[in-house]
Amino acid sequence: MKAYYYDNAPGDQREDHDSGRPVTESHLQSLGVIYHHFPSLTSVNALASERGYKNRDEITVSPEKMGDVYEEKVKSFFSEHLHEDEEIRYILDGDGFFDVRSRDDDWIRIRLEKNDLLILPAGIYHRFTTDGKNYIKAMRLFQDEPKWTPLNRGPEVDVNPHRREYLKKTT
Ligand code: KMT
Ligand code: NI
Repeated sequence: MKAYYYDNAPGDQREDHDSGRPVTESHLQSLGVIYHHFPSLTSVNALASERGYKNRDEITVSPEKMGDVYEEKVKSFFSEHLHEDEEIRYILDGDGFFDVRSRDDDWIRIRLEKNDLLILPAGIYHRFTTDGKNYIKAMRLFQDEPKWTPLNRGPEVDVNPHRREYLKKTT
């Protein structure tokens, strides 16, 4: 895992976009974002049951797996959104970037690789992209139904109760 402010430079979202300004794990924690490195599934399972997770699936995001819809998918994962439930991602192979909004609404880029696990709290604005290698395999864990509806950022979502609750907890 490596976290830093996104440089906001134009260019492909899959490039590193490292501004050179690092972000610490405790800064991430203050935003409700929790990181673990779990070399074995045993720890993932323990965390999941502690937090009451009931469902999971696996997704491979790559041109090989997704074919023609790959580029489209990568674009849609990269539109800024939130969820009403917390989201856990455990990287099984490959790597990718989760971008989360800082308190000042800047993007913080979190680079995840194999065996990294990330918990994103409900209500945080975020987005995802593969990197230049165009390959990631991840386990997605769901507290309830294996559905997670992305709510794209906009005036209505800004006042969503889960968004308000998140802001109350982190400011
Ligand atoms: C998300 O939340 O955007 C995703 O689940 C992307 C695929 S998981 C690597
Ligand atoms: Ni998401």
